[in-house]
Amino acid sequence: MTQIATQPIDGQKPGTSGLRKKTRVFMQPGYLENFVQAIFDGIGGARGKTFVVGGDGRYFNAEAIQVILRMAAANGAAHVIVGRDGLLSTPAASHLIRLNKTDGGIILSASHNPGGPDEDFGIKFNTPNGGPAPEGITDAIFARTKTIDAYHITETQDVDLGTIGTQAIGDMKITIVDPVTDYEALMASIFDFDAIREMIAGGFRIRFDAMHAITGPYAHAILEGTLGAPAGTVVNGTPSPTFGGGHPDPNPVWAKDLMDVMMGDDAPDFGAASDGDGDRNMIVGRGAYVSPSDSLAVLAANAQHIPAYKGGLAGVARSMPTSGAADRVAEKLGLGIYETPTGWKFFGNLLDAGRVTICGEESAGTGSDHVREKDGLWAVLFWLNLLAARKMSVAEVMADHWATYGRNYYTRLDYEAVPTEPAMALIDDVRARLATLPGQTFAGLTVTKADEFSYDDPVDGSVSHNQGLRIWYEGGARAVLRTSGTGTEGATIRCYLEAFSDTVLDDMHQLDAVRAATMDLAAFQQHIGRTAPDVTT
Ligand code: VG1
Ligand code: CO
Repeated sequence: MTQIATQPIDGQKPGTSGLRKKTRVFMQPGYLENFVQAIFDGIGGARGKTFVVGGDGRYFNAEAIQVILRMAAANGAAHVIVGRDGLLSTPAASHLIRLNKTDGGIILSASHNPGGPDEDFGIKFNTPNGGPAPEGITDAIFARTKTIDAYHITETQDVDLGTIGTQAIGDMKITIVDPVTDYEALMASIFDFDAIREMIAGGFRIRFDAMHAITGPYAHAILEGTLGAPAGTVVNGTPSPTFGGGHPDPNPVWAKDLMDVMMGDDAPDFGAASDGDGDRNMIVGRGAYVSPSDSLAVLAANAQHIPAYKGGLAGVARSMPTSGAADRVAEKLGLGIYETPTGWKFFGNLLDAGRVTICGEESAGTGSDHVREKDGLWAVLFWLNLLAARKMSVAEVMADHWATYGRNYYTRLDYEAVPTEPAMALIDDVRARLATLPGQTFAGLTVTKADEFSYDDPVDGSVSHNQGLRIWYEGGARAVLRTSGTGTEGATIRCYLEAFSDTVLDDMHQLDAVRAATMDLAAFQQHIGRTAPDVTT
């Protein structure tokens, strides 16, 4: 074991999901090592502990895992469970942490951000419940990055990540596991695989786009293997270190190929995509895109069709910017509904306390109490199971849902890589005017209420401030403004728009008024020189 003297790093506070930086930053001598040591120190040491380690296969994944293993050994860890070839989807890693009752896990991913030497890399610590570390722990890790003076590492040859079985570094045991097996068993315990298999055997056609990322092996095994979908159902199914040069973010912009197929002649019955690390999902029927906020509401409304949830849901949680579609379902079904800040870690306490069963975010994340991360393939299987049970198309399910609950029109506008100063000025300026906004009219729409979201965790009493600016308008429309915690370049401003109607069920122009009002209210043109976003989802 070697102790290497080091300097504090420009660690930056881990954001919504761990630390994300340009890959070359992580590759600087000692940088990754410093952050990993800060994790071990921040959680009170690694001695005698067991961890799960894996990542989404992006550039630098395997090299980083070798470093983490040598450092875990030098820090006295007892056992590390690693996905073969260093691969684990985020939900599969969460499951392995729980299944093996480990002391947590280290997940390597920058999720939906592109990968490669000039793109992004990330690292995240998950706690023994399988979920992203809460702020108390990320704060301790961050504090340690600023005082760190040494890290511990064992000098040894590389571990063979490609062979299932047991190895060791010194006294530390290493188990290489198949990344899919335990996850697939979990899915089989939740869903009616027979019903889905039967639907597929009856000619139901699926296209799953793994976007060259981690869900490829999972989807090949489950959809094409176990569930009997024909070869070719899964496209872009081999994980690539650069995600095929693409942007593994499952939305209509970055998964345009899939959208084109699903909107074209001869579209399959069901299309889906997942992101870099497998925790996000996009659902699209033949000619029918399902917004993530609506997807959460549909899953909640149809839970009785799924074996694992047919006893009823404890409650539903959504992130604050997510639309209120799920609230309407919860209200009708008499379920508890919780509104949390953006980021999956805020669902952890509610899930652990048994207050909610299903959670979701507008950013294409849905999941349940089966793990403590959002879960892309889980959402896909949930949809397949409900379609098999209801014998309806995606478009029919959506039309039926809106007819029952009304429709929460929704869109998100992203302004990426905005220079930090004007971006913050835009936000600060709205924040400063919040109290004076009610009663004022912008582009013809009058503000009724405005505030800044703070979350009081009902389980542990912790408070999280500054979680987004909210503006409500006459007629019930809402806008939310916040800056991203996952970008790696300048600032990303997210503007979330929502308008409800229970009579007009098919007209995206319902959002025009709230969009114009919000552009005017927040002075997008004056602050950042534009109103047109980089990405609209
Ligand atoms: C984004 C999404 C948020 C999600 C987070 C991590 O965060 O908006 O809903 O939880 O990414 O998702 P932000 O701070 O950039 O808005 V993942 O799939 O990147 O782990
Ligand atoms: Co992700």
